[in-house]
Amino acid sequence: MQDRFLIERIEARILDIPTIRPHKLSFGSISRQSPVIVQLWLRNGATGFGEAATIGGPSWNEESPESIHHAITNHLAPSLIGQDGARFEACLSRMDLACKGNAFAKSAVEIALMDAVARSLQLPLWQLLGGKQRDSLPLAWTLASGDIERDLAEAHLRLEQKRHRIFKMKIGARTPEADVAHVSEIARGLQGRATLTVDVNQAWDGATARRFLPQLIDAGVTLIEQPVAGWNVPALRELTATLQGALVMADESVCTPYDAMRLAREQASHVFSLKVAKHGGLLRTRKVAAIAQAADIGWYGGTMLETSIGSAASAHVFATLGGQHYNCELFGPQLLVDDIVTERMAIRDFELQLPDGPGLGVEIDLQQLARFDRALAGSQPQ
Ligand code: MUC
Ligand code: MG
Repeated sequence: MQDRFLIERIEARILDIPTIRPHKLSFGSISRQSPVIVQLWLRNGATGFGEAATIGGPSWNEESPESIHHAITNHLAPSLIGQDGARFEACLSRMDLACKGNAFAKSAVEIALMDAVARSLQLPLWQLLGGKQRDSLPLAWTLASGDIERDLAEAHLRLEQKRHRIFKMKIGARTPEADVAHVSEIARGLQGRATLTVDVNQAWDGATARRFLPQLIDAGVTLIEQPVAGWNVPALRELTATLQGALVMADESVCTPYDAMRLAREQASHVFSLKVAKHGGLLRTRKVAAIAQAADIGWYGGTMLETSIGSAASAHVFATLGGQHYNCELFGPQLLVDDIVTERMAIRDFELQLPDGPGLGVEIDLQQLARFDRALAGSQPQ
């Protein structure tokens, strides 16, 4: 056993960070994010940080900040204390034995572990994940204020600032007719200056999707994310086979490698939205990406609206991936009123720049961590 990387201590805390504006999705509106931040100490003195964020408590899937915090504190951390932290896959297996599922919680611990080991070795995290294949990724922004004027003003500002020219619209909360009208007006307002995508977040049934998606494509949408329920793979497959002029992307339908295999076997999407949290960590994200590549399915770098800690972790693994990619949306930090790192990853010429320092390449600001810590502020779950 390499004593050098022995895991000594793991702690988790829930933060509450307001968003710069309400963010409206098919299942509700959020005005704050509550990421769980993990800190992990190795015997050699190195520490690493990890994160798992959910959207709207347990509204996006089963895990919530409170359940993630509980799983880490009571089950995952005890299973790893005293173990060799450099044996990443063995650590993942131990976590699987201690706790079924709970992919978000496991991902936060795995990120902190890999960050700590990478910092001990003075290597950027991407080096432990196979080496980077790119230095930057085109970065999308989500228009989800619910108000057309505000969405258009946001989009124009971001185009002028050369920060974003890919815009995702969150639909599915209103009638499909109202969504088509909203998307068409945004498309007219941007006059071909941007790439437009939509995320329905599972809100439609197959018949609604068959009827209204062609209208969104006519309006200029080129990528359609999770139009139907996560379980509704038959409808996803049919849409993938029949829709002309846009690609179908799976998000909630593709979490585990077994989900990925099923979608690949059935050719039930053109693109997978990869998210480190739902896949259960960085190494498991690479496994899902490998299945996509082998099945001629592209990938997109998804987000759960993490701070710069989780966003940097995602950027590191996305930068290592080959295959056909359709941009990323690691804009979480920009949606939050403030961050917990001393300096954010740079955005230049519409692309997110991958940091090159040791570990995650972003440095935690301990004062900011304390400022947003729920336990210190005494605020309540959403
Ligand atoms: C999702 O389902 O993709 C990501 C970006 C955003 O605006 O919401 C999320 C969740
Ligand atoms: Mg989505």
